[in-house]
Amino acid sequence: MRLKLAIQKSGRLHDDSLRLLKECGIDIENGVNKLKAEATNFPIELFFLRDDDIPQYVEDGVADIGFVGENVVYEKAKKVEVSYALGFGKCRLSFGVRKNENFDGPSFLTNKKIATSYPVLVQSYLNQHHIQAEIHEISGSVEIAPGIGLADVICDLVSSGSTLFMNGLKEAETILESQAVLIKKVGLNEAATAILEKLLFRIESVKKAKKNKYVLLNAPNENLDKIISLLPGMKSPTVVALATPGWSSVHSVIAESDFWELIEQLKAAGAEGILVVPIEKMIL
Ligand code: PRT
Ligand code: ZN
Repeated sequence: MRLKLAIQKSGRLHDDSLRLLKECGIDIENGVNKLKAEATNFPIELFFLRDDDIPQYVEDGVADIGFVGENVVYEKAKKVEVSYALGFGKCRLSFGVRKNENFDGPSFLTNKKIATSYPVLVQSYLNQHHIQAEIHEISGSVEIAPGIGLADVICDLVSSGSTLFMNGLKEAETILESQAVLIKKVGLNEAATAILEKLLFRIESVKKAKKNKYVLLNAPNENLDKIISLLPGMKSPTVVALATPGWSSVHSVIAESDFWELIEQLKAAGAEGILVVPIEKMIL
C-alpha cells in the first residue's frame, strides 16, 4: 500500500514540495513517466498535476493527499480536509486599484468591474459586504486588465507587490492570506492514515528544526547562571568545561524569532565565541 500524494507538476509550489519530501528523507525516483513517480524508501507515490486540479483529485480519492495553495483549496471549494500548513508558497489574495485611486473600504467596489482568477472568493467577499459589482473571470495576467480598460479593479495573488507596482496599481485590501497546505481525502482509510501520520511526523520535525538554531558559546564561569537563565534549551543547556580554567562552553537550542535579541543579551552577559548553526531535524 502506498499513500498517493498529488503535487504541482511545474510552477511555484513544485520545487518546494519536492524539497520538503527530500528534507523528510524521502527519495523520489526520477521516472521517465512524468505523471507519476514513486519514493524508493517510503510508501508514497507522487502524482504531478496542475495545482487547480489537485482538490478534485483528492476529493475523488485518485490521490489520498495533496500539497496545494489555500487560495486554490478555497476557490475550488471541493470536499477535502485541510490538514496541515506547510509554511511555503506564502502570498495573499488582494484587491489592486490604480495607484492614484483611494480605496476607502469595500463600498469602493460598488458597480466596479473586477478582473480576477478567483471569482468564488471575490463573490463571497462581495456578498459578505453586501456589495454589487461585476466580476470578470480571467485566467492569467490579471494585472494588465485595468491598463487595457477591461476592468477597474483586480483581485489577484500578491507576494512582493512588484507586479502590481509595475502595472501602475497598488494593493488595496487583502481578502485571504494563503500558503501551501496539505489536504486530505475525507474518510481516508486506516492504512493510508498510518502512512500520513508518519509523513506528518517528519514534516513537523523539519519545520521545528527550521524555526530553531543550535547555539554554542564560551562563558566565564562566574556568569554561567546568568547565561543559562537566558538559554532555555530543549530541557536545559549543556555545559562543558573548557581547557582554559574558569571558562565553560554552553550549548543550547534557541528560537529563530528570539535570535537577535538573545545574542545581544548573551554578549552583554559576557558570552564569547558565539556560534549559531542550523538544525536539520528536531524531535522533541
Ligand atoms: O500550471 P499550474 O496551474 O499548476 O500553475 P499556476 O500558474 O496556476 O500557479 P503558479 O505556479 O503561478 O502558483 C502556484 C501557487 O503558488 C499559487 O496558487 C499560490 O498558492 C502560490 N503563490 C505564492 C503564488 C505567488 N506566491 C505569486 N506571487 N502564485 C502566484 N503569484 C503570482 C501572482 O499571480 C502575480 O502574477 O505572482 C505575481 C505577483 O507576485 P509579486 O511578487 O510581484 O507580488
Ligand atoms: Zn493553476
